[in-house]
Amino acid sequence: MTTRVRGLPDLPRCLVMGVVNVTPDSFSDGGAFADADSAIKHGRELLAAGADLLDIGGESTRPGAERVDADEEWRRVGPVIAELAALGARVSIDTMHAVTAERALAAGAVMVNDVSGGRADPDLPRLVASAGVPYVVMHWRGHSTEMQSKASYDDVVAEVIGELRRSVDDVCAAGVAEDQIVVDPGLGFAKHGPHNWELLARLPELSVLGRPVLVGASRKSFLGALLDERPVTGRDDATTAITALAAAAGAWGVRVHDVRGSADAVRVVAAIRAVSQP
Ligand code: PMM
Repeated sequence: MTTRVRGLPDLPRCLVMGVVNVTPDSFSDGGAFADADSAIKHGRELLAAGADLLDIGGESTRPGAERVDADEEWRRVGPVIAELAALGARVSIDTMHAVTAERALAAGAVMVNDVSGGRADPDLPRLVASAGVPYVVMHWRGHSTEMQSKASYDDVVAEVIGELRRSVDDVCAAGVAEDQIVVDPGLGFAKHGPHNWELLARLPELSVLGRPVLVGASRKSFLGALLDERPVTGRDDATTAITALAAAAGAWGVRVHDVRGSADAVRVVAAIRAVSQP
């Protein structure tokens, strides 16, 4: 799969994006890092554990979550972004609000992660176009309150590819350049368990989009279901297994909560690659 993204290092391995959710209600770590100091401390730990990027968000996107307005979102993430960027971290802002992305870029963020792929706020692709920064365009069918009712597919992989292609075309029509774009199948977003497994099994098919692929499986419910409803904090080994398989399948990056295992896994895959495809 393609690896080059404007403004980001072109590493000979899959990148690891560590998640910093500054929210009281994210499903995976809700509340654990809701204040700025503990979120900053957590970000520093993820960097020490080998994160290449930190994805900082202030709005939970778990199924059923209520929206957060841009001012509250910024109150949560602003100090965390400023501090971690000042420490030298490559910061991605996880937001669907153009105004939050604009404030985040001004505070030192270098990348925008938009789970709506440009569909929630039409000003966001325009902002990304003028800023010229990397842009994650995720597959999305609607906000958290309604998305699981839209999890219906005949061929999930073909439909996700088709809908992602339309999102990429739309953000490009808004001025975003192709080399800014990373695509993401949006595991767990308007998807039931079998949809997620099929997307992972057929990940290389996403390369027809001609853009690098980011995979966000970390601690998601389909892993809990696989592991006899194991709670979120017991899903990190399964997440690491997915990192290894996704990296071997050519993923450009993985978005994970527990960085250590994934940082090791992507290096294992790269070492094997280096001798099998010198
Ligand atoms: N998943 C979540 C939030 N943001 N962004 C991208 N690009 N891909 C994802 O799969 C994704 C995301 C939900 O997980 P969280 O609440 O644990 O952060």
